[in-house]
Amino acid sequence: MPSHRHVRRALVFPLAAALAACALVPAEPVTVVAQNIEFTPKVIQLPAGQGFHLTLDNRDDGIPHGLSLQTRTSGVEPDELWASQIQIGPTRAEYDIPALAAGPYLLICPVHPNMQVELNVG
Ligand SMILES: [Cu+2]
Repeated sequence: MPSHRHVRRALVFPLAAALAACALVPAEPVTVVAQNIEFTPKVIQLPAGQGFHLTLDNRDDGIPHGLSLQTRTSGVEPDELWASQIQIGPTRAEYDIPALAAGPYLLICPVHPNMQVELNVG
């Protein structure tokens, strides 16, 4: 029968390794391009618990776009967690977004609600 000491070490080591791996891999900066009243990319995957740098690259001349970050849980009313200013293109705007809990989110243009990016965190 293993001693308590052995059991504890077996549990702690994988956790320490997982934390070290997280610390070594910062969240990639994210760029959302708005062109022809469409966002690219359509889906973004991010690690949970890490802030990230978000760029909105509005390439639509004379057309306003923005980003609203919302929760996306089926059957639940979306919650707006953050919103950028509306920017008239062509222009680039950069934002620092705080760490998000794991889960599904949506980036949506308040001016054109059919412009959407699925943001999956976790
Ligand atoms: Cu828009």
